[in-house]
Amino acid sequence: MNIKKAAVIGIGKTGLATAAFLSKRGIHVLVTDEKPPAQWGEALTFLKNLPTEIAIAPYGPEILTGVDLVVPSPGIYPANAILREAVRREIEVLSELELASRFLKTPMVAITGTNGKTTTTSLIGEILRNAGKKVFVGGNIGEPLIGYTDGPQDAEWAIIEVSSFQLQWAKNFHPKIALLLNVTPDHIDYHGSMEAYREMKERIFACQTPDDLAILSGDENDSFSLAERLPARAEFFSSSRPVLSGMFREGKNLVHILPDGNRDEYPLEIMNLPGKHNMENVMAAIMAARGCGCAPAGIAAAVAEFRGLPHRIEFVSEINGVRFYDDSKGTNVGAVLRAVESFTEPLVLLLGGRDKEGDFDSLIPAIKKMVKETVIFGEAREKINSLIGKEVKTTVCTTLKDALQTAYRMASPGDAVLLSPGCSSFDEFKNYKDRGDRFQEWVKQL
Ligand code: UMA
Repeated sequence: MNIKKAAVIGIGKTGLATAAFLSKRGIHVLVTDEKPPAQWGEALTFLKNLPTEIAIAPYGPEILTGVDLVVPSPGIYPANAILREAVRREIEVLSELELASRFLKTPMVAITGTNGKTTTTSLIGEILRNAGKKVFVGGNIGEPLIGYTDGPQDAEWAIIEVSSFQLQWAKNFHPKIALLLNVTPDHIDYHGSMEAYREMKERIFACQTPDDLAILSGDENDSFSLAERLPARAEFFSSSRPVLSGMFREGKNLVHILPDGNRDEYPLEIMNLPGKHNMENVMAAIMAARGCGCAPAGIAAAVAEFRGLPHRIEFVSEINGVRFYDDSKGTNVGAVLRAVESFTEPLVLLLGGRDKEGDFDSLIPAIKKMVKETVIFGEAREKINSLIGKEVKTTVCTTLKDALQTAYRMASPGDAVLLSPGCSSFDEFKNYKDRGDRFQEWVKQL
């Protein structure tokens, strides 16, 4: 890579790991952030300790003078003035994921999709570890890939959760096994349209070859036409119908039809996670693990051990016969739908936060069927209420804490109170984890 001077935008996890990577390769690095340096805290110390001097630049297109490469953090919108100007001047803009993958020597499994990415990524990691394989599990789930690329690269497989933001500036990104779990509306404010969002997600397959494996949902019609256009061999998973190549449910088993026509079978009862969306995640993970060379018996044992992740329809507590669930990670409408459909008991649903242009009206049929009370809160409360309030009964509160207390008053023994907000958390909280932690704390105080 013939880069002399690079601009890194954003000093979160991605920006710092990228600055370190570039600095170690002797590249002159400029760093900027919309926050003034006085608020950078420990990031300043981190940057100061890097092998080359890092320049802190003003947050604007003037950072681009003499720069050959721009690496924006995933959270920076493509419409950002610096990025627009970089594109206009034909300066190369690459995501950290793209840059890292150009230096990656370890074969990669990459997982994207609107929902289920983190669960599936973690489960693939667990299955491979259980099979005695050394793995790096990272990407959108936590540790940026570039940090791994910067080290000894001693894993057998890199299992990488990939967001649409990271694919936005990807060009040659090439996973050996790529998974697209599902695509429902999300991050439309960022990408500009549903079509643009879908296009980013599909980029995960773009540089694969016939030696690679593409894993897609057999429950989404778009998958089949997409698979026809892909260079890689495609397998499908479906929770609703048999597929010719891939996995589906047959009675009390999950069946995997392999490329040679043979079949593996896994008893459904090994799954500890609720809902058909989790069945899809488990099937996708099993197919990827088989692609990595794991044997069915070990896969089944690892799936049976896996208990799921925090803030994803996580059971919190039972108080006076009312069970409380934290699905703070449910930050889009598709996730709310999946969560609601996982329950059989009457639900009190907590919906709200900061809107991401979610199509809340698409929830109306499921709310009518499954939900007895809908409590709406946060910055998006009026908007959500205007979209669903004429069709279903709603109660509007200001904050999540008020909404929780209201939900508790409304609930009867045998009901479940579910926080599945369908919005981001940034109006009231640092992130979805903070929102989930506070929710759990407040439930325990009820
Ligand atoms: N910033 C700007 N200008 C902007 C926006 C942000 O300067 O217009 C600055 C902020 O002031 C901050 C920094 O950029 O200092 C933050 O960058 P970032 O938001 O990209 O966050 P990182 O810490 O780099 O974390 C990112 C991912 N965050 C996002 O995509 C928003 C993390 O995913 C990921 O774990 C991490 O890289 C490591 O790969 C989080 C996420 O919410 C969990 N992801 C979205 C999701 O899952 O839906 C995509």
